Amino acid sequence: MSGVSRRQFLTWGFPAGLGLTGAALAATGQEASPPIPKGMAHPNPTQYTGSSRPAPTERQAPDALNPMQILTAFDHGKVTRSPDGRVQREYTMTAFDREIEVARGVKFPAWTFNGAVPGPTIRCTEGDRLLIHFRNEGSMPHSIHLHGIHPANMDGVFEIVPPGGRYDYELTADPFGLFLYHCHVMPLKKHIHKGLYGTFIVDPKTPRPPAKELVMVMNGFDTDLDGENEFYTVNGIANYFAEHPIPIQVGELVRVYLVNVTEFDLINSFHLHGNVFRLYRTGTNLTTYEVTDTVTLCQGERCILEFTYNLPGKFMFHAHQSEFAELGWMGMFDVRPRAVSA
Ligand SMILES: [Cu+2]
Repeated sequence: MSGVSRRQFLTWGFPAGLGLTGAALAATGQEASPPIPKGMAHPNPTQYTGSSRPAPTERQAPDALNPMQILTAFDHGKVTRSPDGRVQREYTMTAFDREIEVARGVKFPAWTFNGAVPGPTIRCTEGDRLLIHFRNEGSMPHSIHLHGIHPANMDGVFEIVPPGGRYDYELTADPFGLFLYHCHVMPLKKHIHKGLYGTFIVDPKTPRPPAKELVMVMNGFDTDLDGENEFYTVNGIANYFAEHPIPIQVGELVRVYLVNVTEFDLINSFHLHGNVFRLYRTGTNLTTYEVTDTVTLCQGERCILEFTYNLPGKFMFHAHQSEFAELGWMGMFDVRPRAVSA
């Protein structure tokens, strides 16, 4: 997309313009690597290893999940008992570089957790002991910074993991709510927009009511490296849910875990057509909510939405910034009548 601003791209029409320009849009930019900041050596060398071997810039890995699969791909970890009798969950997170598709025919040289953007949805219950084994097989230093309560050396800010290195994060899931994780290496904006982030759900000990649960991560991709996004998506591919409406049923309770990890733009938003939703900000309170049809989130903010459709049909959801919607942040729910048994 070199030499073409997103404003120009908008005037071509999207997605109609894609068919004409897809091949030309493939991002080719390679950026210079930032050094590890001085004074940020890891304080606990027993958990931390570096390596002088060159890290792979690309590696063989399973195909990335598509945005529909990401909606419901919860990683509950490997479950055992901790020494003090609590539920213990172990996760493996590997950072590596990978070219991903961000719109039809458009590639982006991403930095990924486990090969996908967004990375896996980590799910657990309040009070669980979490062990996250982080391996950096990428070309740059990285870390995992989780939101929520945890010790300082589990915060992923000073414990920067070089290519070939690893770090084990150990924490108690606290409090319950909807959080996120992301790399916290400087320059932060770059390490986030390249793709190193994902959703972190801590369920309350008494579970929320049964529902069709969907994770939606709002993000953007700066494919020509000009400091603004050329595409906006939910779960990584522009317009995916416009082309693949999400099936739901009349009368079904739907719960959306909505996370905003859009860089460059200060806010993003979610607007639901033909309905209203209960809005639980950050999901840390089960009883306090507002009822609305649009929510605006700053970078890093999250909320849980609950709604039920009583009428069948196709209903749109999209960013209420119309520019974002035209650049890919638009989708549909396909509300189907309930199956009637004979
Ligand atoms: Cu990073």
